Amino acid sequence: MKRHKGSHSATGLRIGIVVARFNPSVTGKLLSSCLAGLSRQGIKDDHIHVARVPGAFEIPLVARTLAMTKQCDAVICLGAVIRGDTPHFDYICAAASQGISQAALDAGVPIIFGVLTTETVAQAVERADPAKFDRGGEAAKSAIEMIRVMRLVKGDADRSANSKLTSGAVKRRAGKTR
Ligand code: INI
Repeated sequence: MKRHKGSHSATGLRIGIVVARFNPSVTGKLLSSCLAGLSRQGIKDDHIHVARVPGAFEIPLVARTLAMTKQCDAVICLGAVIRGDTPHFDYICAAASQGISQAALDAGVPIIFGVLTTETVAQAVERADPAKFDRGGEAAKSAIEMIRVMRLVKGDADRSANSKLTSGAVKRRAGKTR
């Protein structure tokens, strides 16, 4: 059985971060703990590109655009959507989550969903707190792990395509193909 497990070591990787300004006390914490996590893994500041957007609803377009440049090995999305008394919450959560997952599929680049969706401000604060749930630091780790997994999986796919080409060429030389 072949297992693909990404590691968390990261020197030389380039990371894009898209962070929403809405609920700034929470998203500011997510950003600082994400940056601290990336730095702990050896990623240099000048390999990190931070783009700020008004709210979580705007994250997918910028994440997709950044990922499409192929200048980032992964993109991390950070935001905080907190339920008020309106259905606005559901629309923003759906647009952000579906848009982010579609962006990753379109670009073929890992895009990490570090958007908190909570009932209350207190829940969002504790999820962003590096001493509690540390979702910003977690997003940094997930990005690095996904870059590694994708490289391993793509490396295997390339090797298997090459070995098919090689065996085809060998058969042709041996006169075994039509
Ligand atoms: N954006 C958020 O990121 N979090 C929220 O909790 C939120 N609420 O509650 O409204 C929110 N709204 C703004 C939205 O993301 C867009 O920026 C806005 O609708 C303009 O398109």
